Amino acid sequence: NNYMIIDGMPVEINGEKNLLEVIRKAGIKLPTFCYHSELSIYGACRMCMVENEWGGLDAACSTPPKPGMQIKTNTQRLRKYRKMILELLLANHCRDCTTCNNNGKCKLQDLAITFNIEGVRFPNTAAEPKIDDSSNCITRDQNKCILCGDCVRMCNEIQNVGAIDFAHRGSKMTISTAFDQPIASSPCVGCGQCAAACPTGAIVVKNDKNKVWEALDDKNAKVTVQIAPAVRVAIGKELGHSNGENTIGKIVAALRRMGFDEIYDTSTGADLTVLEESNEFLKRLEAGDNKMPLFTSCCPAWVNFCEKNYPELLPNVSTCRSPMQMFASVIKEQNKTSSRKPVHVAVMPCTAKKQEAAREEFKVNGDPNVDYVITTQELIQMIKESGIVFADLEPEAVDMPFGTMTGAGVIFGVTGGVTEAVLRRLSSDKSSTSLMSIAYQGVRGMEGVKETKIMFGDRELRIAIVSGLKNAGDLIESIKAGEHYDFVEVMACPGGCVSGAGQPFTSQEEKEKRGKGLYSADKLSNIKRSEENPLMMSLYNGLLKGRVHELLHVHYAD
Ligand code: HC1
Ligand code: SF4
Repeated sequence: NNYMIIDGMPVEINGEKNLLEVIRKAGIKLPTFCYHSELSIYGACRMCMVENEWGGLDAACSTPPKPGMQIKTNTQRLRKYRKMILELLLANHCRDCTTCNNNGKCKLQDLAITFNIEGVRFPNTAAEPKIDDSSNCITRDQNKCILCGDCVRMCNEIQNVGAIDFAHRGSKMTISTAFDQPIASSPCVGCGQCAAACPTGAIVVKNDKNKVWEALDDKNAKVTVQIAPAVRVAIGKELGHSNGENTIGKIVAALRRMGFDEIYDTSTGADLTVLEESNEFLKRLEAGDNKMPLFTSCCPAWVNFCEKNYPELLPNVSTCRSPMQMFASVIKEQNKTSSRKPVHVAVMPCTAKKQEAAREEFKVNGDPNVDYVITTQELIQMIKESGIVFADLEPEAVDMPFGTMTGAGVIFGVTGGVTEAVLRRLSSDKSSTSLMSIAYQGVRGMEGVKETKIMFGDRELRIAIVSGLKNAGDLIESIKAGEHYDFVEVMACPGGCVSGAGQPFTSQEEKEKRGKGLYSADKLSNIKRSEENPLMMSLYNGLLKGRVHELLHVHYAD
């Protein structure tokens, strides 16, 4: 009889780490600010207090469940207690909800509604707004911080970056960078995962949609757009569909209604990356040089992390530009003789892509290849602002001449996808059985660390796939200690781009559905190998001829 009593109901205990998980399993929405199943327990917000059988109060997040335990989650005393916490938080919090960047997505706002907070009995001690706008990826406003520490634990435990931490004590306590320097000058890599964890508007993703609206309004601009793989399986949930459902056709239709001149799929850029990265890998393998393992380079937060923490490994990072940047240089090149000014927009699941687009390496005479990056969330806002009823849209196809893509490009959006696409390219066996066997060699799944070995000719290749920068750092340390790998895929966000901080925030389970959605999209595509994309041949024989290095590669190491 491994069960406990919650509000008079017997509930089975089945390996849950804490009372909170058992309570939520029982269908009770116990409120929390500082609890995230993937982060360590902090127990600071006290919203999850429950009453034990002796009338004492326990924090459900940090109390292990025991058989026979009897607790109550909803008593007059607990309701009063929770209201009091909310009032205290609101007393020193900015309350301009309607103009907050996080309006409608804020836990403090949600819980104030849930607990019917009609007034705050304490004097307002909210600090003056203190906004750090230095990063291209995130904006911080300490005035909206409730000190739950979620951002700190995310940045330290999952990303191992340590850009932010608690500073000062008592009522002076804040979240700060070292020496309170602007976040852009800190070790921050722009992954945005702190914003994804933040329950209020204290850390939000930069919003660039108004610049895109301006470009769309400009009659002298030709506005092209590319849509990243992971966006299609994440945008739908807020627009009448579900996570994992592939809504690429509807996204195209919506963008066309908004006035974009040409609409493309970043998966096509990913096909270019597969071809270039496979070539580079083979060359390095044959040369037997010391720039092995080859690390992938599509994730800009990972590139930043490597630059800031392991500069000695930069020669090992692939010289391939990311799919977004490869495709952008092709699209900009194609349009450079247009009578209208070419403006290129990328819709990405990622916050670090905003900073990647702004890098000097990706500018031609000061003009960036990608003018604006907007996230999935920003596109959702634009669709809502346009009055477009997404659920009712008829799906449409992307444009030509760059409209063909493959399933290999689409699966880039989930951890292991880049590796699987490269293995499809490297495999000499082009049968469907070989395709399946690659898929089942340990490259799929949302785990943060995966390893596989494959035979290539008479050589055994060792491959590692990591997501989450803590995992990347640990793997690098093991390589330095003598572990051998030939190819390493790194994505900064746990689970890959499907979990990007530009996507609507959701649970692990829902992120997994997004990943599965990308594999279904691959199944449905009639071309599954990048080298079979007919567009590749014409690009290499045309626009890219003699210019592959200039347009598709970059040297971060210089
Ligand atoms: Fe990604 Fe990529 S997969 S990095 O996660 O290599 O952002 O989706 O567009 O560039 O293709 C992101 C996604 C994306 C690039 C590709
Ligand atoms: Fe840390 Fe990423 Fe947030 Fe920067 S964006 S502070 S690296 S979690």
